[in-house]
Amino acid sequence: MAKRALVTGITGQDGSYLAEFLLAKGYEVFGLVRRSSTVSLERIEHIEDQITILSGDLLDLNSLLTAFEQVQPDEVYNLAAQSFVPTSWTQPVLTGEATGLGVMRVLEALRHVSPKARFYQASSSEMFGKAKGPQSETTPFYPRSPYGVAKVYGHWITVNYRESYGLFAVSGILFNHESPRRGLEFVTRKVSHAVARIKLGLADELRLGNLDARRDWGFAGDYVRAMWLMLQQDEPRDYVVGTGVQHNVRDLVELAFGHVGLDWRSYVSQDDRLLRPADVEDLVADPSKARSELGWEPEVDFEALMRMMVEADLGRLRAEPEGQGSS
Ligand code: NAP
Ligand code: G4F
Repeated sequence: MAKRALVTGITGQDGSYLAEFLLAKGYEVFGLVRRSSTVSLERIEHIEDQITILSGDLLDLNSLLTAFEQVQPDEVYNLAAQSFVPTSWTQPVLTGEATGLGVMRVLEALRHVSPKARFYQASSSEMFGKAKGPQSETTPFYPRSPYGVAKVYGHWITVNYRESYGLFAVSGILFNHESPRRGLEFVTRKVSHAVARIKLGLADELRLGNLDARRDWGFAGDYVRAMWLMLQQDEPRDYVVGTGVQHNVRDLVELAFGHVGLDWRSYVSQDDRLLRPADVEDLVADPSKARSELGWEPEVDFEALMRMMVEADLGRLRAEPEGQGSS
């Protein structure tokens, strides 16, 4: 019989890649989607007819209990969250409720309805915050945003439920991963989209915040494979997932503009309004445990990732009717 996977956050970047991956593995895929006045299934519309969509929200335990009763999942991937770091300062309560306590609500539903199901929690390198890199599973957390603090709660409640109730619950501490499906507010996509618009004559400037921040950027399609691998192990363990290679925002901008033959200095300016109250300056993974125990390796490097994203945005904008490329 096909395994049944319940994915929260299926409409997000990672949810869409994970759903494709699980369908290719022969899973029956169920996705939890929250109610909204406009339907936002854009990232999964190409596979919508192969997925069962359930209505539910991480803020509402009842809806989670109902979803678990309906699905009786073998595997649960908790990807839903308020995931944009700057919003966590403007909406700290919501972020705490969804990104922090939401994890506990999913674990409660799992514990009561499907205690044998395997559980994956989408933890984040943002939890390391100020801790010096390379960061590994043993690096202490020092979060720098309400989002990072909420993720630390999600991480430890996952560990705690594993130890308290014997659940197969794991936390994947993933470093930044991107794709052409990344939200426009994140820096990689903001840059790839702006580069494409400038190249096509639809814009002539790009304002950014902290150009010195260093990140370990990988491709989302590679990272969903690591999530699945974590749930196929004999023992539930937590893993750091990243490429081990670091670049700063300036490198990213130079590469993206360079790909279309433009000099970034003519278009990019720094806007202090985009600086964060406290930023994370230095993230780079030590992914040796994921490599040795999961056999996981990224297949797309930073240069190929940014080329892919710029090309995708150029393709999308060229396909739009004239004048529509200015969003
Ligand atoms: P994303 O594109 O922002 O997707 C977030 C998903 O969560 C969306 O489907 C969203 O639904 C859903 N969601 C938000 N609040 C919800 C709620 N209250 N109830 C139910 N669903 C809710 O994020 P992503 O990049 O795919 O990331 C997936 C997960 O990995 C997140 O937990 C994120 O924090 C974590 N993470 C991401 C990265 C990264 O670099 N991408 C790195 C480490 C960890 P709507 O479509 O309705 O908004
Ligand atoms: O792309 P970002 O917004 O990603 P950030 O804050 O690292 O968070 C992402 O990765 C986390 C994993 O570490 C996830 F948990 C989280 O959900 C999310 O997916 O910003 C990256 C860096 C920051 O240092 C930021 O200050 O880019 C810098 N930056 C500079 N100018 C900018 C901009 N970021 C954004 N979003 N927009 C700018 O204009």
